[in-house]
Amino acid sequence: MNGAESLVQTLLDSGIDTCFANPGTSEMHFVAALDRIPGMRCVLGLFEGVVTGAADGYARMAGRPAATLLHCGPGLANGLANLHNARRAGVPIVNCVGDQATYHRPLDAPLTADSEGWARGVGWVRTSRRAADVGADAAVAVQAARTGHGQIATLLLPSDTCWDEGGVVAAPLPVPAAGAVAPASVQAIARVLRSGEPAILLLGQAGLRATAIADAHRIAAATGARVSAQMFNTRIERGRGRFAVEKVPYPVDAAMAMLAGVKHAILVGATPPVGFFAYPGKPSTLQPAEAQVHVLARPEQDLAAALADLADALAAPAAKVPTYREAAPARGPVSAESFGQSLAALLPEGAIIADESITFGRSLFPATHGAAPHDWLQVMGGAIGGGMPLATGAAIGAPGRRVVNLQADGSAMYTLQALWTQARERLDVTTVIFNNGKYAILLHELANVGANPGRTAMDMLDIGSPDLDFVKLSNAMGVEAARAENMTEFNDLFAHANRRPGPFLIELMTA
Ligand SMILES: Cc1ncc(C[n+]2csc(CCOP(=O)(O)OP(=O)(O)O)c2C)c(N)n1
Repeated sequence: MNGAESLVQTLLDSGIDTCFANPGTSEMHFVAALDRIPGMRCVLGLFEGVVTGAADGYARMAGRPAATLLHCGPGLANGLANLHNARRAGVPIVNCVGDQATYHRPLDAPLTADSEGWARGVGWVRTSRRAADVGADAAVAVQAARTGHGQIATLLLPSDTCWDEGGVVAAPLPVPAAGAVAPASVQAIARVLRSGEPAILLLGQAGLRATAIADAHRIAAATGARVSAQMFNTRIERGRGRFAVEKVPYPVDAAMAMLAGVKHAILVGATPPVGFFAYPGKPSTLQPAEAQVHVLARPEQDLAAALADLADALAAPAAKVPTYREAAPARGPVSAESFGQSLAALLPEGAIIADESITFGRSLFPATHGAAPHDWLQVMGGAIGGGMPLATGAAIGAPGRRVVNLQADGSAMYTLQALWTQARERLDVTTVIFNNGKYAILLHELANVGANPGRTAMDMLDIGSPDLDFVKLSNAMGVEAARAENMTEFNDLFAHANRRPGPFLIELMTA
């Protein structure tokens, strides 16, 4: 057995059976090993940002890591922005990155780079030294990826460690369970809430699964505290039959208005609320200066248990799930409001929303509290180009569920190749492109930072010259597509897309 074979078998034994890949010469032995060792689903992405973003989406839905296969430092570097997003999402990923052979590296051939340095910025790193170590290194990498709420683990594999004989398969290593929150911490938060002072529970990570949200609402009903998700979230279970949570809004003024008057911000897997950016003359922290920030549970702790324990400590009775008014799809011109209405009415049961809708999508989350039960996934690290890969990986991580990718046009152009993977793998993804022909959010940001734009600045925010034709772009990658200019057209296309198997793209003209 060579090192590459020991790698594939160790990954399989450790529960990794999906690999998003974009290989090169140094990964050829890994690729060849896939034919000799059955069981690994290998999914080709035509750019490394698709590979890493898909691994993020997969992990969010499957609840376990995928592997990625990336080519040398530069292949890893191409995938870094979405690894950054995945790190923020707190998901596990095991990157297998081929590299120069150990004896070739000192010769400084063209693809030689600081691969370890690039990987270190997103998490755990190790370089295998010889074939006999590869299996053991892979088992440790999987353990590292699955420790805490999940992290990015990168294993660098000089090509001779893969082709040399002497590979040894390693047994899976234990993964520590999520830590429990100490009873004293629960009691301390219960005392804060019993004071009756204005409080808000800020939920993140696993605190946004339906049962955890329900317990947060028990606490809210018993104490008068409010409940909200943080600004960006890995996965929120929501929709009809479940409790709704609002989210801290992106615009600083709106976020500060939402948190105005709060005396206690209680973090449950959330990070303290800060502005996405600093703006001249505005504070960086979003809660009032006099508010106290408390931590009930850190993201890697058992958040559902912490909320249940807190609700019990407060003797909070079960809260009643609200009923939502069923909406009919909207007709007439396209607007964020009409789109939200149609989405709420037509979203298929069990759908997974991959949200990179940026400006057009601001109101879509509140508009869909009462849609059929679904999961809502956001791009977590602010690096655009996450949405389409996220949708692709989510479809593989949760087969049988429809993925709806709400996608702004400028961000789509970063990783549009994801469509080709969706067509090749026949994934059930409906992509809705919001074509406004602009970097609209940056127009707002120009005003926010007080910059004085001239012609050149405005040109940098215009992507409508020449116009992008997403129907043609989509067709060229094997995904059927159609354009909608009004809500009736959208409604028909959306219902059609969600009924048929495989991917479909709707280009919605929003400006
Ligand atoms: C990797 C990365 N590059 C650049 C940016 C800066 N950026 C933020 S939003 C944006 C434009 C988004 O445009 P679009 O996706 O069309 O959404 P819209 O603003 O029109 O709603 C850019 C370039 C970023 N956030 N991340």
